[in-house]
Amino acid sequence: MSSIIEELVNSLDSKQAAYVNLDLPEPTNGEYLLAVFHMIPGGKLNVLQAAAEIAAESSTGTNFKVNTETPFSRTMNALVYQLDLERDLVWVAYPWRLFDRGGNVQNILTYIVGNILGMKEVAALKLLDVWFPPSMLEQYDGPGFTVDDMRKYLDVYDRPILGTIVKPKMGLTSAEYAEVCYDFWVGGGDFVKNDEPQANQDFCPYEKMVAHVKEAMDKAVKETGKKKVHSFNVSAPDFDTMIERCEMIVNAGFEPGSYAFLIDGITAGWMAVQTIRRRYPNVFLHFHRAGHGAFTRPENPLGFSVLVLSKFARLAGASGIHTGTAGVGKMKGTPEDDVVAAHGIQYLKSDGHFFNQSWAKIMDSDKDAISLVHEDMAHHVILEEDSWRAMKKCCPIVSGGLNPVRLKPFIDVMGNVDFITTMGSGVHAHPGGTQDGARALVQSCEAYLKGIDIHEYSKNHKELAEAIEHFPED
Ligand code: CAP
Ligand code: MG
Ligand code: MG
Ligand code: MG
Repeated sequence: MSSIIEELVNSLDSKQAAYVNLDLPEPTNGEYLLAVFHMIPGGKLNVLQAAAEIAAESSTGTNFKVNTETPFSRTMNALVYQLDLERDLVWVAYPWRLFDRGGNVQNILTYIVGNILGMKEVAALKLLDVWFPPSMLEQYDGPGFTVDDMRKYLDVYDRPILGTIVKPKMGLTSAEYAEVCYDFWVGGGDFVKNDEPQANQDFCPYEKMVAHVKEAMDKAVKETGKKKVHSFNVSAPDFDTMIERCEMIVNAGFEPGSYAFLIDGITAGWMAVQTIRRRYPNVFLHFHRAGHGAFTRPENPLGFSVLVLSKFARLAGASGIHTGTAGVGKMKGTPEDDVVAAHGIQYLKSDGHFFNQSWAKIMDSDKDAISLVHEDMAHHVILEEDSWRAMKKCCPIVSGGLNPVRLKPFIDVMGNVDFITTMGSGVHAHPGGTQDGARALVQSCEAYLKGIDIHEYSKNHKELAEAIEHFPED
């Protein structure tokens, strides 16, 4: 241990010392949720004292040692187990038995990005990455209906699912709203979503919006011969109303697979996300993250990263979450943040900023468990679907200022096409209107798949040429 570290350890009072173990033998032994914070002390405490106070307040402790502690309560103490003094980083191990049993994301976040974000002892505290042990993955739902199920329904493979958000964001009547859906679908688009504030506004009553969308979808499916999907915002003032909205959609005659439920996960909350996941396991759960910027923007010293938000969305069971346009669109975000977040939720194994997260529910090293299951699968095939093996994938949903001209630049940064893109202005601002906007998007995707530059391809695709003309190529 370096002399600086030794000095820091010796500066701890007895309470703080109970929340530090820089020699923790095996943090990834399965007993802990691991977290890494960017932390700068904000008061008179040094970095290790402040880190210990954070570990205390975000697990079992408070600002003084209390007489009511027990030997068992002390085993639930979170532990500072690693420091990086150059980069102001602190690693904390949380005994996962601290958390509500049966899988509760809201409860975890109340600990690790709860009170501690408000503590005087820190000037900066940002949760940059988390690591879940297989023992925790077992307890959490993870995604039910995935983008692979949506692809099967749409018969769309090996390209992004092409979507839009109806614009103007608000103010259309239900009939006008449905007309825009129809136009996008007959223009060749796959997927339409409500915008994040869509609810039961008097000029667009929820039930009427649902009914009109159904008509528009039936018409578009008939005319195009292609399946279509609509993502309905079911966020609501209370859970009963949320479920009522879901039931309106379920009972409106939509084919299973043709609708998704959108939740404003930050403002409606994690309970809403997990309720929908558990009530409707066979419906695509679309996590919109309006408000996340308060926690994730890089210039904000307090909060959590886009990667952390995305990982918790997968754990909670979101089928897809907005992960940002990696600086290509209108929102703040960098390739490092947005693409790492996207990859972090798509794959079975993903490298985060600090942790390599396997989403397998069985440790690879557990060879006998794995071989037993393979044996079983050989003879009994009782495990048709593979969720026993790992938490299913969560799909990056990419919007924020994208347009047909920016599709390829985004794909180049993303490195794959396994995502849903939803372009609002990028479609509805097209000089030829929504149908042409959809056509331009389809043509831009065709050009990408054929490896043809869009300028070349636009020579005999008018709508794409107009999009190139209209949307700046910054
Ligand atoms: C996009 C959008 C999305 C945000 C979400 C909007 O519209 O509908 O909600 O982009 O951002 O309301 O702005 P445009 P993110 O396509 O017209 O920009 O995906 O980063 O969470
Ligand atoms: Mg308290
Ligand atoms: Mg029309
Ligand atoms: Mg929106």
